[in-house]
Amino acid sequence: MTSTSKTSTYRSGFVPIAGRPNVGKSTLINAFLGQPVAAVSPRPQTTQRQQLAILTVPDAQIIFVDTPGLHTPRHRLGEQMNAAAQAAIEDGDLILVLFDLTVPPTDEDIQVRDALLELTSPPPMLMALTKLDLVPADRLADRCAVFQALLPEVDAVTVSAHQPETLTNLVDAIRQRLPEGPQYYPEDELTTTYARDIAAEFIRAACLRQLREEVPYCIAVRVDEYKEREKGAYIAATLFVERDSQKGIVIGSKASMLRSIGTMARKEIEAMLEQKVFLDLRVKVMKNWRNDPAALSRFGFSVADS
Ligand SMILES: Nc1nc2c(ncn2[C@@H]2O[C@H](COP(=O)(O)OP(=O)(O)OP(=O)(O)O)[C@@H](O)[C@H]2O)c(=O)[nH]1
Ligand SMILES: [Mg+2]
Repeated sequence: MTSTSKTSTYRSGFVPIAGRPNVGKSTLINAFLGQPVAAVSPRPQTTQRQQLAILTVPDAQIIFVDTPGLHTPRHRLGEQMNAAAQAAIEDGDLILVLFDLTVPPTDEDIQVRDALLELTSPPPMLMALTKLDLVPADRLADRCAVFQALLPEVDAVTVSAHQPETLTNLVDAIRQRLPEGPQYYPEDELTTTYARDIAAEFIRAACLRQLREEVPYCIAVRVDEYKEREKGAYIAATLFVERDSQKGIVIGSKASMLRSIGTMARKEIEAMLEQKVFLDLRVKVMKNWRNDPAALSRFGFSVADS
C-alpha cells in the first residue's frame, strides 16, 4: 500500500483504534499489514491487551494501537481491558474511531462515543465505517448518516478489510492527519509484541471459535515453552480454566475438542511465523482467575487498583 504525493514530508504517529467489541479493529489491523499479527474471532472481547501494529509506507509510519473493545465489564479482567483501551486512546496522535456498518449504532457504540467526548484533551479523530462489503448499496447512505450523526465534527471514511482499495484511501486519510515525525521503527518490524505472546492470543481466539457460550471466556493461555527447532517452532502452552467442569469441555471426548483447538491455532501461528509449528496444549484449573488480582497479574494484565 503506498501513498502518492511527491513533495511530501515524512509523517508518523500512534493511531489507537477505538470501537466496541467485534466491530473489526483487529481484522483491520491485519488487513493493513497484510499479515496476521492480531487475534480475530467472530465473538466479542477477543482482544484483551494493547498491541502495536506498525505500517511503514514510503512517506509515513503509522503505528496502530489495537485495543480491547470498550464494554460494560463483568469481572476485574473486563475492567483491566477497558482501562488498557482507555489509556491507549488518550495517548494517540490520532484516534481511529471504528463503527460497524452492518448494524445500526448499538448501546456500546454510544458508550464509545461518550468515552471519546469525555476525554479532557482529545487527540484529533477520524471515523472509519467498516464491513462495507456486507452492506447492500441501497442501505449505505442511510447507515453512514446515522454513524456520522454520533460524531458530526469528525470526518468519516468507509472501509472493508476485504477491499484493498478502501484500505489505501483510509491510509491516505490517516497520513494527512498525522504530525510530521520520524520513522520510529525499522520498516520490517510489524509489531513489538513477542511472537510467543501472539501465539497465546491465537490459541485463545481458536478457543473462542471452537467453544460455545461462556466457556472460552474462562480460558487464559500461558505459553510454557517456545523453542526454535530444526523442523520448525515447538510451542507448549497451558489453557487455564476456572472450574473442573470446564476442563472436561475444553478437552472433549477422546481429546477431540483440544485437538480441534490445537489444529486451528497451529495453522494461524504457522501463517504468522511463516514456518512449521508443533503445538502441544494442556488444560489446568485455576479457580476464579478472572477476579483474582494475583492471577491476573501472572497472566500479564496490569492490576492497577480500580
Ligand atoms: N465481512 C467482513 N467481516 C469483517 C470485517 N472486519 C471484521 N470482520 C469480522 O468481524 C468479526 C470481528 O472482528 P475482530 O477484528 O475480531 O473485531 P474486534 O473489534 O477486534 O473485536 P474485539 O477484539 O473483541 O474488541 C470477525 O468475524 C471478522 O472476520 C470486514 O471488513 N468485512
Ligand atoms: Mg480485537
